[in-house]
Amino acid sequence: MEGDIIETWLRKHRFSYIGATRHPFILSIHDGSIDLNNFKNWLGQDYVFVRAFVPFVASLLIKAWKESDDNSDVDVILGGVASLSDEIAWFKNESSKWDVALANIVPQNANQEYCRFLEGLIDPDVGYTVAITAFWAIETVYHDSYAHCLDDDSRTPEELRETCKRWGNDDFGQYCQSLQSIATRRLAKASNDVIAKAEAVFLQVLELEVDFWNMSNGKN
Ligand code: HMH
Repeated sequence: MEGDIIETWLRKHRFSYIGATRHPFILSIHDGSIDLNNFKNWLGQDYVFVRAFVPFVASLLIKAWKESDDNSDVDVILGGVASLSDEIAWFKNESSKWDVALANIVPQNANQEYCRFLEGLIDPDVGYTVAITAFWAIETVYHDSYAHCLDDDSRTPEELRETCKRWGNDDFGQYCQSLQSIATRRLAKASNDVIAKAEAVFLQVLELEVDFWNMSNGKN
């Protein structure tokens, strides 16, 4: 069937997708060789990212409310907002365990770029279909990456398993599937222009995620 645009993209761009979801940082968690300083760097930077992610998701909620033909979209995105509230509390707790001082985090270049990208998507001129595609991609890269670290053959260190479960668990996977269904439904009705924009945004997310993982070694 020609219809499913996202499945088509995942095939067409599978090397980029694998680059974002099987990054050396993730592979080092999976095989247990990770330098815990890299994990701490990631933790601090991701806290900054998640704080910037909140207003983006709030803007997506507004776009869904205004533009969606299906009320349940708002419910799904609202679930995302609720879990971000949880996530911020988790970061505060986790960082104190690892002695990472969240107040002193300096956002590195790749992080600043990612946050600027999110800000660009908040613009009301960016339509719901493009924004929900970005949201799906951002959440799915994390789910796919961290779920890999929970595979039966993984040697993920015990103290990192909870982090992996946060994004790698099945409920989060279901939530990513719901986002994919929404994006797929919207893309099926979208103009070629919107589809092209959404595909470009998908590829940008994959690149930004690679750069983000790259930051974990602290060299930036
Ligand atoms: C960089 N991408 C990044 N951080 C996250 N927390 C997610 C995606 C998923 O929420």
